Amino acid sequence: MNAEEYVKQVFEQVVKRNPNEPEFHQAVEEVLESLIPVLDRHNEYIKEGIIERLVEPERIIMFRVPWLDDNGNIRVNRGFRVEFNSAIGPYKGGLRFHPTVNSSIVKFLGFEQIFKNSLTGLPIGGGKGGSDFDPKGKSDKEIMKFCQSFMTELYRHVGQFTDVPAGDIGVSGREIGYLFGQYKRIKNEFAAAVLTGKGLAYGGSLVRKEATGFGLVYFVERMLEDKNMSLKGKTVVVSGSGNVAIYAMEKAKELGAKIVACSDSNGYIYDSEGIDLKVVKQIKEVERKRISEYVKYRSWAKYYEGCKGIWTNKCDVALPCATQNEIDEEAAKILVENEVILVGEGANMPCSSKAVEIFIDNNILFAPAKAANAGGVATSALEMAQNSMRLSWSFEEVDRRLKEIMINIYENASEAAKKYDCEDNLVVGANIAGFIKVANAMMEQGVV
Ligand code: NDP
Ligand code: 2IT
Repeated sequence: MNAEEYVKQVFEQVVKRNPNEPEFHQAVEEVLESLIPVLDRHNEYIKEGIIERLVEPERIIMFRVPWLDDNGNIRVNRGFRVEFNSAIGPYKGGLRFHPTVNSSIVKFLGFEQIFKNSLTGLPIGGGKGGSDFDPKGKSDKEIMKFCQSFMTELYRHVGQFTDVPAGDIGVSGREIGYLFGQYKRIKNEFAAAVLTGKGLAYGGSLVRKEATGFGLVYFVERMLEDKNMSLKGKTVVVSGSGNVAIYAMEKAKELGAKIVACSDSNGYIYDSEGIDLKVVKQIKEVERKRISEYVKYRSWAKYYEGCKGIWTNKCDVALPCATQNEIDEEAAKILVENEVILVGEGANMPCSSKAVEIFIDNNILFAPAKAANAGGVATSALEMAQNSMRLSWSFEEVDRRLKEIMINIYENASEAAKKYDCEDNLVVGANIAGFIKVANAMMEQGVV
């Protein structure tokens, strides 16, 4: 069968089998389209059913998470873990706690994770999980009780050789600490490599906190370098003000960029003098408050209600680091009109399919999430390696490895794009390079 027809059939089956899951469909469609030239040249992937197997998670776990709030009320949330593909290593991927979490979201994230993790060159399969629990406005005690209840079910599915969760939206060091404590208590084992993003006192790795943002900027700088440019003197807009956004801003600033705007889910701030990161960290990491507080510290800065407007600010480099589909067709057109040079995806799938098409058609340098934000999970794999050795590397050592990994991802994705006649299209290049390793491993392991 011809590859294009085959891909169309597989995609139709995915839509039929997973109704009402638009984000999952979007992620699958993009990857399958990119793979047509590979399937054209390598019919064996079609014959062995690699694509049909890839789009079907190996296992989906869904569970009840009951907990008691501070007023003694019973609350019930839903927990998920999608164990998508273990061809090249244990399932690996974050946990997201956000009211929008549902099976479409965890499946899209788990699917993307397969290719991203493969691109890192490290032995990690793809998985993702989370809950529709909303951490906003909850006390520390409530967060702890929720995490303990979540792990009371999850513990039986995870392990250093099975499935290794980490953080994502709404899950950072605090939550990982509570999850790890409960796992350790239930199992009566100090099995450090069961979770990553741990605190430095109990098996965490230096640079893991910074890794996604730093990695994104290493990737972007390498892309610019190929075009004889750099971040020095560039104006940058970053959406979000969470883990990825903060450390992307920190590294971009260090490389000489000026960050003028960032956001949270309520609105965005614009600071013509350049964002003061100490202030953002104080508001977001320490006080866990709204980004609107920023103007109290910097009187000349402006706060605007609603987060979408952030893309109307003229910039050379746009780094969406908040959530999926935050840059739609309209925002993409404005960015292009305002002569953006590069768009780098820090978040997972932050640009809609239409937005990506607009960037590619207009020759905007485009760094796709799977490649550009892989530094977080890559450093998680370095954390697992350190845990296995019972040793820890210095900040400089981990940072050096992270940078090397990001440069390798860039080279491999560019090379794959060239090989399949899509020069400069890193969307296609990253999907192909990530796919080939997983597909070959699946071929060698038989029909499982
Ligand atoms: P955080 O929870 O630390 O920060 C998320 C930020 O995005 C916050 O500023 C939040 O605003 C904002 N945000 C979240 N959801 C929405 C929404 N629906 N609409 C508008 N703004 C929103 O998460 P991370 O920084 O860890 O994650 C950000 C993105 O990066 C996600 O797409 C995640 O999947 C991806 N990612 C994360 C990695 C990691 O290592 N942490 C690795 C690779 C990708 P508010 O404060 O109001 O909630
Ligand atoms: O989307 C991602 O790559 C993450 N949230 C990080 C996953 C991890 O296992 O470190």
